[in-house]
Amino acid sequence: INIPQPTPRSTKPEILAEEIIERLTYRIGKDVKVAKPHDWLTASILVVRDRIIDRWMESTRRVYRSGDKRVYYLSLEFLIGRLLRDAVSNLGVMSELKDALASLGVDINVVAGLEPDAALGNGGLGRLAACFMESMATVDIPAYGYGIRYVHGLFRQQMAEGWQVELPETWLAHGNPWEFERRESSYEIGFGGAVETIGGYDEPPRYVWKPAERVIATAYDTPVVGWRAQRVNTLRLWSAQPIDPILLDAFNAGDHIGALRESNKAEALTRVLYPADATAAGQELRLRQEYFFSSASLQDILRRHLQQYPDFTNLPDKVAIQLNDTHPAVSIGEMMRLLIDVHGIDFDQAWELTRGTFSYTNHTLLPEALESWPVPLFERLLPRHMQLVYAINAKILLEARKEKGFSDAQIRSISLIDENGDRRVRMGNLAFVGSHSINGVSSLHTDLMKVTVFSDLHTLYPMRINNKTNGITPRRWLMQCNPGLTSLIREAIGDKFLDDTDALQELDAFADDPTFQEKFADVKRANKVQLANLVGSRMGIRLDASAMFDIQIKRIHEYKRQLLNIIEAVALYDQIRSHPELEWVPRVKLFAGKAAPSYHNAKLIIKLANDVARVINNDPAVRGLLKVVFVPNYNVSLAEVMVPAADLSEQISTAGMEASGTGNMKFALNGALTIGTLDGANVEMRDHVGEDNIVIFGMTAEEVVKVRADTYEPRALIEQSKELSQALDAIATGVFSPDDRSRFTGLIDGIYNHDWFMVAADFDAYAAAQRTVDQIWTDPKSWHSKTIRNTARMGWFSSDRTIRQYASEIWRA
Ligand code: DL6
Repeated sequence: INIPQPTPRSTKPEILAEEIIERLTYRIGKDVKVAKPHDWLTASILVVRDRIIDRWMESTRRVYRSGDKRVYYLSLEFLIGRLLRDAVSNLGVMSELKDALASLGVDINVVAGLEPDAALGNGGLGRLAACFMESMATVDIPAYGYGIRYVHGLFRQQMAEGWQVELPETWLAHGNPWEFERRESSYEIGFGGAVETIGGYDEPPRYVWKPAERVIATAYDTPVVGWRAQRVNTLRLWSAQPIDPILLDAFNAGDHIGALRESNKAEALTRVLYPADATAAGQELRLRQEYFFSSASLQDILRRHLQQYPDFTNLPDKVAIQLNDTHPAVSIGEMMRLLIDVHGIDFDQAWELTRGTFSYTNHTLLPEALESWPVPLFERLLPRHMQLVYAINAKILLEARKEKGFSDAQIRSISLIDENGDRRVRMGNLAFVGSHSINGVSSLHTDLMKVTVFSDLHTLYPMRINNKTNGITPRRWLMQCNPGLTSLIREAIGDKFLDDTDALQELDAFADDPTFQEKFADVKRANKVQLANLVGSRMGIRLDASAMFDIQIKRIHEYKRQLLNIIEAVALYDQIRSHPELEWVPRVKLFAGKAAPSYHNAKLIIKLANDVARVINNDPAVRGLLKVVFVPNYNVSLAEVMVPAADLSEQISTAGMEASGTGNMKFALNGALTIGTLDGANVEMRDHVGEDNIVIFGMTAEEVVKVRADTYEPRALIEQSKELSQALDAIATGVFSPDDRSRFTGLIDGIYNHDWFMVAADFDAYAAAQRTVDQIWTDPKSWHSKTIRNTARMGWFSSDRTIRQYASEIWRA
């Protein structure tokens, strides 16, 4: 039969408008007269989605035809944010959609602003995964993202008298018009039970896992459109469903709750994103989530491979699987189980295929974030995988002892089983030995990996660790979030940078041009007004857009040192009051970020920021020269307003502790000056923008290690610094918390007594660096020239560059 192909949809505004009305009527079932703004949003997304589908199908067909290698990005987190603007702008139909909606009396900004953020991630790692998805489509790599379709993403943060309160986030409340449920792509996932051994007398034994529990993983697909829609890839998120939706016998016997118990248990698996950032959640549910999505993804990958090829001998040539941190590391065991137990491949060949296929990215060196699972838990939930972990361990340890002459201490450190205290399965070591490539996310982080957590594994496999410095997508983090700057750049250097961010370098020639500087400053000012309006309407606080907007937005963590920033604000407050005769630079210090709900000190830091803000903002002696604002409920959409509005970007982590950072890149690209330590990607940013165009302060990673190893005495240091000791005393004695004077005593005692994050050690350098920033600010020509140079020289930090490096050096795709 000659089946006609659908004709690609027109993007003319009048056709778009017609189709929006059509979707509203026939898909949503609403009369135009009673349609609510959300209905317009859904109808618009459905119309845009139709423009994506042809290219999506063509992208899939193309890889079947070409036999190209597919890349699979396994990540427990995708911090996507809103999709409408992204998809529409990558399709190149922004003005058409705007006109279409306008012709129907609908404002595109109102509609786009209603889209909920898909917050399926905690922070940097999840946002990186989202940037990578967009860049893989942009640089034309056939790729699939695999993750979990959480019903509740990262919690909504509210403030109750300055304290963080967590509320459930309900991004699916109005449905999700982007996704397609794929019931046909469902897999059974087992847990628990036992392993049966079959044969073994005159033939090699076979092992059959008989799980005690089973759930179904069902796929939901979202198209990911690359820049100029050259390719559309798939983000496939798994949702858990019960095998039996209801136990009818139990129900009929009157046990209405019991009849749904299994169903509720299955659905609980994918209900909530763990809100822990950089700390292992440690709960059984988390391990279940990790195995659930790993197993579903691998079954899907192997099924797709067998649709195209007769067997798995060419698996490493056709499939690359990237593990985004250790969360999907159980995939190594699952791949071995599937190849050996289900597809009958022998252990050694399965191991070769596995290692040839997997690669692993490490995102943190924080010891508490290196996942490990108690052996009894792992064994109870995944008995066959436990056997395989032991078998892999035996192979690796024998090789290390026999071929490399490893000592007992080295063997202990590379073992997949941690025997210090309770026995635990080390997921980092499993990911390392099961991968052909292990990468860090900035040059410094990669160097540190080699000499810290993975030093012995690096000795065993010296060629495996490599660096892939993170990047950000310039589409979302310049073109969409900062249309004013994008137009100005186009006016100055043309359109080349839209396809190749290296071309931003041409802006260097304009850095000292007074007319350009003025226009650059106008754009920044307009962005600041937009942020001031947001803060005004959400918080009732008035901000003066001519003040310096000094911004620190990221997860709240002691190593990121929001505390250092707040203490400096208190010291500055003292100075402004003591020296009213001096010319202080007006500043607004803005903070935003979420704390893990169980992280006591992080929550206390949020409360401190709010307490300090209340006192400073209401003190007439400050004369409006300093304001402190903690903007609640930080998410991708809020970042899209805050990043373009920043004059100063705070990247002040304790050196050696921030793996890379990506917020640092977003700010600099949008023309902010960075004040930062030599940590993570700040080091490479300094190399790119030039040391005159960034304000670096504080100890280096090496110095931090040395100072910690020597007898570091923060108390003595604090006593020598008048500014610091006064600020600390004010906080500790309740100047900012008159309702509970000892609220922050413990927090400040921590700095006096051990100060693991080196707040005291870096304080004076930080305060001095802030005064350098003030000086630059008072010379607008110099300020603009530096910030323009930042925009001009940040092109290298595009995630397109990062993905090209992964593709050529790791995936060979
Ligand atoms: O690589 C992305 C991002 C880095 O930029 C941050 O420096 C790092 O802290 C972050 N790590 C995480 C949590 N890590 N774990 N597990 O988000 O990754």
